Amino acid sequence: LCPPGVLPLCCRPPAWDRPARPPPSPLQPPGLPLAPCRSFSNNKIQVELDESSGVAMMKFKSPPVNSLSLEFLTEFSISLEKLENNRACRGVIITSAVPKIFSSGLDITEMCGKSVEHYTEFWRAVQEMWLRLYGSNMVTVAAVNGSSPAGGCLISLSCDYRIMAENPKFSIGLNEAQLGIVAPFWFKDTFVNVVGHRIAERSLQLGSLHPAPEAHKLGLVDELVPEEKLMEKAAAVMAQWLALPDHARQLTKSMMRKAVLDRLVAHREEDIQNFVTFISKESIQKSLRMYMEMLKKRKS
Ligand code: CO8
Repeated sequence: LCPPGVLPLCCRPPAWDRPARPPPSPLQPPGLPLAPCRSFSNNKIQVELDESSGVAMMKFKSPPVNSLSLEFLTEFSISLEKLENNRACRGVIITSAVPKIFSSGLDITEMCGKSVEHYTEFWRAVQEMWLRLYGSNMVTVAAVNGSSPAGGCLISLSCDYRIMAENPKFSIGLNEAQLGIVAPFWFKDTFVNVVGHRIAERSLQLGSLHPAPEAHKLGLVDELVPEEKLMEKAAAVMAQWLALPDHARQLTKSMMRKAVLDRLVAHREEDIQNFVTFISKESIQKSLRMYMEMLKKRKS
């Protein structure tokens, strides 16, 4: 049985609590045939692991906008867990198979007109996804090939490195305030850790979505590259990060992120309670309904 506060998928100790993996054996004889490329795909995410390089490619494939539904989040956490537990995998590149969209963030329909039980389950899945990604021992590179608001931005921010397609039509940011909702403390902490307090404070209060060039100036993404070069660049960055011994990099990553991870772990149930209370308010439900209507009107 899993302890309370932990999804059933997560019966192993989470990555951030585990000792660093030992580096690959230097005794591997040269000239052995290359390990095969393993792939597993579920409804919303496709993963391909190249065992020779130790790099997995994770592609979001949930059209129209890769919104983070309960099903998506669960598949995401399971995929991360599978890779984390596979000793052949040392790094993962996260990108989208949907043109022009990285991820539209949390699925708003999961937060509208549902039961308290549903909101509880949904928020636990959001937390689980972040704990796994932010606390991953693997090198994580986001290849942001489209718009990436709110939860989509959180996924990017949780990676070790962010490369974005150089297209001013693609924007990224934590725009929760524009929806009349508030980014929780661990979204904020993750943001602050990337861009610093002042930029995060202004951007969060205004709910800004930054076009790619501005996001780069603010340090919200590390690099901009032409869209057609994005995957090539992501692979090059990954190779650079994997050139270091895993144990040193992993322990350093853990040292940098542990306080923020621990804070959510310590307040997980309280955070769920806060979310459920907040999202259940009629005024918040009204804001979300209006926002969804605005999206539909903008389309027509
Ligand atoms: N959730 C659910 N449905 C969505 C979402 C979403 N996040 N985003 C878009 N959709 C739907 C649209 O309503 C539309 O539906 P339909 O086809 O039925 O009309 C369909 O997806 C396609 O959308 P668009 O026509 O708008 O597609 P575009 O390609 O023109 O634009 C964008 C794509 C840029 C992603 C645009 O859809 C957009 O801006 N979406 C809203 C993104 C957003 O604001 N997300 C914030 C979600 S909240 C969050 O992630 C964090 C919450 C933290 C919790 C706070 C505690 C209370």
